[in-house]
Amino acid sequence: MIKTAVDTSQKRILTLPRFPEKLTRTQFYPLAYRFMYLSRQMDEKLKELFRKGYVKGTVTLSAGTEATSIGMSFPFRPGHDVLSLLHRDLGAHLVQGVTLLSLMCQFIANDKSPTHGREGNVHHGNAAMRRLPMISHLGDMLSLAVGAVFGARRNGEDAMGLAIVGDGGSSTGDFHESLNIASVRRIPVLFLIENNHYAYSTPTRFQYNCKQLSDRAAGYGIEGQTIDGTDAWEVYTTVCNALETMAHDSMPRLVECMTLRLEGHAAYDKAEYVSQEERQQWLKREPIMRARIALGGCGFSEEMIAALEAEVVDEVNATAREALQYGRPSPQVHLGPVYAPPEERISLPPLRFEHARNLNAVNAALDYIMQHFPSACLFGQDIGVYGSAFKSCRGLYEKYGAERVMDMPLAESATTGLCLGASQTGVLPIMEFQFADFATEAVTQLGLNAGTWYFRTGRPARILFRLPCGGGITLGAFHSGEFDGLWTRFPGLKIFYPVTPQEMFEAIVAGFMDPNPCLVFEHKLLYGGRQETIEFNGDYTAVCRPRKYTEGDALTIIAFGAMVETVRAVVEKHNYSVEVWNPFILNPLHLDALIESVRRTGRLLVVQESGETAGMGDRIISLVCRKAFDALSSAPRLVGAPDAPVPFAKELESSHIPDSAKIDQEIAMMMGATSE
Ligand SMILES: Cc1ncc(C[n+]2csc(CCOP(=O)(O)OP(=O)(O)O)c2C)c(N)n1
Ligand SMILES: [Mg+2]
Repeated sequence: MIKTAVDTSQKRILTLPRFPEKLTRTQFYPLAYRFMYLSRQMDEKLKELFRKGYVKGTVTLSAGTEATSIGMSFPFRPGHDVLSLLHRDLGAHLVQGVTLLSLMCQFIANDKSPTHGREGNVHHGNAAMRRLPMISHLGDMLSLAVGAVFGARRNGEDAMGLAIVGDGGSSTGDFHESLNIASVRRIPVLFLIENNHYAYSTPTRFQYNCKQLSDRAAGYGIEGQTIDGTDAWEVYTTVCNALETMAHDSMPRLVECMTLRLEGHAAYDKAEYVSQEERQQWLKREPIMRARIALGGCGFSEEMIAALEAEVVDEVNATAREALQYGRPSPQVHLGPVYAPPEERISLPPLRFEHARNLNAVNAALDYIMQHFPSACLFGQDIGVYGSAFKSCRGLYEKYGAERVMDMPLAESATTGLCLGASQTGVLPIMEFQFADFATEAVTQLGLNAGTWYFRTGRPARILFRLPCGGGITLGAFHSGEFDGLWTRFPGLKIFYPVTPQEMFEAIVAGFMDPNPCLVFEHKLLYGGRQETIEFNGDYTAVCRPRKYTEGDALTIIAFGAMVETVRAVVEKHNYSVEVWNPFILNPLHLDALIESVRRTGRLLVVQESGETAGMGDRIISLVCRKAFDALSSAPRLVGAPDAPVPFAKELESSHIPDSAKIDQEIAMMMGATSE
């Protein structure tokens, strides 16, 4: 048998010439063809395994995309540049050094799967190697590549990025947000559109109305071009040239590759919506056939090519046989934790700050962090010269400069994604949402991307998000939200809700030091509230505990945010014998101390500012009933806002948010309730 001498062992792949070196056409094609053929054979095997039931879920195939996928990924330096690949980029993973066996195990979801079976099929990557693991939400990976390149370059590296999106994904808001940010901030990411004429069954005429998608580049002030994505050499050389210019001008670029999807959307889709004529046209541009002809032009005889193909088929068959021998994942071994464990505690300097209100506490905490952690960067709207909408960042821009205090466009989703990406390459991001309400723009990035990061990748996502929240200052329905029930629904997010200046300082420092994505709710009404001296002894772990403000034995009151202050005022005024508590961390909830309190008092009242349905009150009452029902002498009660938008006019808002009179009435009623 003829030995083809095309070595694509992992060791060889990782040492292939990459940017700025270039392969010649005759060096390129033997390698490219082998990878393309391997990708296609893997597709065939996946279809077979899907039919036989060994592979489950959405099996998206790469057939038709091989020239694009392999051509585009060749120049990028594994572990150095940042790649965000998509569901038809099997070939690109191979070119970046992922073994066929690991891919096979990922699809079969066995006990050797690189994601331990926690994620399926195309949802894999290696964040440590800067191949960012894909999530389903199309468009939402682009900003992570932008952030990771930003982070690496901030550390002095010359990393560049490759971020893939389909014709369908190019319609998402995150596509726009990400290209815009990359351009404004000069972050060299090559955005590459794999335009295969369809998004699932939707043809491109219903997707966009410009002539070609690369026309959009002009709108971002960057260069764009459309090329033949079925010609591997054209893709390769275009990407090499783009990288060369990006290395000089640091600007992102947009390349649209006109490619093909030779199968249905996924293994279960017969693509009957594609006409025979269209399919016939496609087959004339079939990329493997074209690469095969090009390989012949590089001196490979028919016999040599056939031998190479036979080797590939053998490799795929042998790998599938091996992967099928492995066991299934077990919940005990393979279902890892959702939260990253605490890192080794470092000693932080103590701080004392007199006459502090909450706004000063936020500012002091940010200043403290920026001073002691040179990798910390602030991101947000109007946080620079203006010092942020509530002035919590006042003076930080002047002190730490535009490179660390960054005004961002109105792009909450991509800014969040950027923070997540940057957290993987050495930045310690702190992001301010101008109002907590606008964080709903970033639900996917926060709840599904950042929140699941540790579970999926085994790597921390250390990011602090600040959310000025709550009503009481007549800002109406869209600037007064608390959304405790929304964010606590996402496992993997840690949520702090401090009340006093001391707690505010502690929450921001503790949230910043935590290896998980942390949200700090900052109630706007409290910014100018109670004044006290902050004393921080440097122990940011001890602060993560529920807070008790008053002693008493007749009733336990659990409250959040501004409601804590209202409750405390009522209790102090009437000298009620009650324990007032704030859980401090809303997610994950640690209720032991509070349940102990309920056991002592036998009664529970929860006071919340947000609407009654699906707020923290319901959750806490449910847990107390389940864990300490026997200790309750009367039914727990909840005081909350009605399930309605927060109204604007002062009189309406005041009647919406629970006030002292209402709280007093509830306390008095519960205190009077007789034990059964
Ligand atoms: C935001 C979002 N909406 C819907 C889907 C469901 N979905 C998965 S793939 C797909 C089509 C994607 O088309 P395109 O971006 O062109 O990529 P292609 O599959 O053609 O490579 C859709 C609608 C999704 N994954 N993400
Ligand atoms: Mg498409």
